Amino acid sequence: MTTNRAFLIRGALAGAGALLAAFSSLAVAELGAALTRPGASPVVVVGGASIDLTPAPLKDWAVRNFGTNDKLVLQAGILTVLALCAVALGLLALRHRRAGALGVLAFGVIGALAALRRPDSASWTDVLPSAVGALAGAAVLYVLSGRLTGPGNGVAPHGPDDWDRRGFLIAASAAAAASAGAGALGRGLTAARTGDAAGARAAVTLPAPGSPAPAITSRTALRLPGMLPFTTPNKDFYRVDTALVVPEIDATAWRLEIHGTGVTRPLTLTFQDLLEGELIERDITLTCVSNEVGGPYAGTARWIGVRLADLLRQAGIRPPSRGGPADQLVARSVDGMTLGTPVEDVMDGRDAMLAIGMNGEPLPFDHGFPVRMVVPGLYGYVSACKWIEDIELTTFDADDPYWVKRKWARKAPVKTQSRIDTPGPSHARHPAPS
Ligand SMILES: Nc1nc2c(c(=O)[nH]1)N[C@H]1C(S)=C(S)[C@@H](COP(=O)(O)O)O[C@H]1N2
Ligand SMILES: [Mo]
Repeated sequence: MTTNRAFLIRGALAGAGALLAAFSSLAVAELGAALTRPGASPVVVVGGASIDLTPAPLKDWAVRNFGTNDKLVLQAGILTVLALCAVALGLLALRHRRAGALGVLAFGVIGALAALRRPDSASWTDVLPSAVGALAGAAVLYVLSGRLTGPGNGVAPHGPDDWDRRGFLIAASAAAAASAGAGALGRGLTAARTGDAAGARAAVTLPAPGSPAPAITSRTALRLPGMLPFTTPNKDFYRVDTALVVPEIDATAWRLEIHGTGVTRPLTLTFQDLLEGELIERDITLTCVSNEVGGPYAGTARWIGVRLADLLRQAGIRPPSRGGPADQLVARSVDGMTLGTPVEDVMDGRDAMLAIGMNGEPLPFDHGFPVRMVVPGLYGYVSACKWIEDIELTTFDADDPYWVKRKWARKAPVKTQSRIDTPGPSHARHPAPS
């Protein structure tokens, strides 16, 4: 074999071995995440960090152009960058075996740091998926590059032809099989948990609301070819959020804390409390501030929930117009998102609610199960907190929520807009009428 050709083959094998090492890292991390917390998987935490660090205009652009696929595109991007880095590390490992393995560990450190910095990071165990994944990947790269760099110990190969074909093949097959097993086991465990959450959601029965929504008249329900229905079915309802993994909350363990300045009687509510509360049912349109003319990010659903103003009064707050100290309500979700709503808007008599039902069923996971906020007349990012777990009554001066930190307006009442469904705009992207 010519020397050049032998170098090429070794280079290609080093790249392939490093890709295998990357796969091992992710697969083992997947198992680690299944055993600790699915949201702590390195792709999820690094993805979450990238979403938070992405400048708002770029994020807005991504939502517009990729829609609900924005997260898939992001994950594909992360995996591509990872693959390129892996190949580079593989080539490095041919010359400096230890440096290659250390490089893999460095990625583990990035993942672990990202995991710790997530707002929903529960404990130090969140670093484990990245850590065990990186160790597995580093070991695979170290062993495989050892087979390529000379007999046995990896020091000073006698020549480019002098590598251990059989050893490489055996080690690579063993690593691939073990990693695939670990990954499949991780996926399986996570899927079993998801099944549990879905089962718990299916077991929820919504009581009939004491104050039902008025019937939809035949004029409102007018249907013409090409026209979208007045009520958007749940499966077609737009989704906009920063969650790479949709939170799946056990409703029986769910709690909502209502506290803060001006709350004289802090409240802790359970899901059962809400089911037994005074339920109202209302048709409310939700829309995203990023919705373009004719765009898909608007929908009307029939929501069932408890009036937020009633709960706040129970907690003893006074509206700012009557001298109360808190003018901002900051809602926080289990995944660490924060949204700020003017207290005045919640208390002014409109049907602001903590919703538990959407179009006759418990909230879908994508739309905030078990409980979300809905405030008529405000854009989603200042009102519609999904997977809510905390409400703090504070002031606009004291606290900037997530989007405001990223230079979006503190207050965002919906601007009146109309949509002409038929004839539609040439670039219509809303779901096809069903
Ligand atoms: N927890 C959480 N709630 C959230 C968001 C989010 O990213 N995380 N996005 C908000 C935005 S910007 C909008 S427009 C609405 C969208 O609600 P939907 O996905 O149910 O349509 O949810 C709001 N609530
Ligand atoms: Mo939004």
